[in-house]
Amino acid sequence: VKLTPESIRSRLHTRVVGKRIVCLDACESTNDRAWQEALAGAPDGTAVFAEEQTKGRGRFGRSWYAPKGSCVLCSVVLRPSIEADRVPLVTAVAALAAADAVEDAAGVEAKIRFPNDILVGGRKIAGVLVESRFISSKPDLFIVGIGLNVNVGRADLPAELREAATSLAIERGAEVARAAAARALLESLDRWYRELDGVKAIRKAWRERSAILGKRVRVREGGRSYGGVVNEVDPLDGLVLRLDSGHERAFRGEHVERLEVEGSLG
Ligand code: BT5
Repeated sequence: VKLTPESIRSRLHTRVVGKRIVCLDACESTNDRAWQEALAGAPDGTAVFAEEQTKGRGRFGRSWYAPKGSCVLCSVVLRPSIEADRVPLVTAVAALAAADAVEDAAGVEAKIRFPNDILVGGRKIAGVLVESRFISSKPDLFIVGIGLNVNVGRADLPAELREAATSLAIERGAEVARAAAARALLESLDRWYRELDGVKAIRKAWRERSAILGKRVRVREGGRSYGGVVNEVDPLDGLVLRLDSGHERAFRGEHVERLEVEGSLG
């Protein structure tokens, strides 16, 4: 069954997110479609869903894979009033929301691999892509894109993702209604959106949800690779690594191209 605004909106309890819902059969990327809606004046919280993307994208020009009709592909227009130095918090709240939604929908523990991957059992189940617009050095518009694997079977996954990815259905052992998963996502994003003006709650949840705190990781930034142990993860300050040389180095989420946890699937 296709996602429709009616099926998502029935029993949806949110204040802002999902007050307007657009469901498409196909588009290049729901983020692009949400930009169009936003630039045409769509209100705060407008959510765009698609059955299929022909150019679904991740960060750094990477692509997002989603077989038609089996995932939640969603982009939400957010218009918070925040200062430029708080921009990374938007990715943090989106990742926290996606992790909460995974737990609600599949009843399994979800972790966050800094800065934007949601993992279950070390495998990626969802990814977050936040884009923003600034007007005279103040951010005024965000598009929060979330791709969540719902009814994707292990055999449906392309070879390169078979070990690295998972889905709600794989984890639960049964199909999951996409409208319910979409609703869980909008509700958790609505809750976390309200936390954006502070940092305490986000900071606490960000550490608790971390898949990498205290672990040995390898980080790619600016084409270079760094190995070390994660001393701190912070939604504003980023990741602090104790490098093998003994020095500490901080990495900002938006600059981290890839992060691998050593000795784990992720
Ligand atoms: C992300 O990028 O994880 C952000 C993905 C955001 C996708 C949503 S879908 C709705 C909205 N519209 C869009 O066009 N995008 C957003 P990144 O951290 O760059 O990770 C991308 C990498 O994840 C790829 O290079 C693959 O290795 C892997 N990957 C691709 N598809 C996957 C999937 N379905 N499940 C798990 N891993 C996947």
